[in-house]
Amino acid sequence: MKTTKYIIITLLVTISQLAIAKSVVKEFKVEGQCGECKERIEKALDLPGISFATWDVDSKILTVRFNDSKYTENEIHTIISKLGYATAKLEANKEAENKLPKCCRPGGAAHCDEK
Ligand SMILES: [Cu+2]
Repeated sequence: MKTTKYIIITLLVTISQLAIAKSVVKEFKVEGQCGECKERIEKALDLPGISFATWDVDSKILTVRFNDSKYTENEIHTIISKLGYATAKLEANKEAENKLPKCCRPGGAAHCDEK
């Protein structure tokens, strides 16, 4: 019984190490505008299999670390597009984009104080 337990634990440790080894980091542009966009983008990527996601307002660069056995890079782009933001690879989903506050749409930075 003890041996079985030991084998199971060893297996679990090996599996989790494999999962860590498969985590990749990607950086790409996301056409957000403001701090509200930042929250929206980062919240949408708060998913199991995504261990880190941060979007920089000034450079508009999203840095994301994910498990590539759970997601492909294209799937990450799709998640962002469905939020209403264009990425380096994908157009924004227009329906979602139109639902964003004015300030958060392309060229919207000038409207950021209006809402
Ligand atoms: Cu915004």
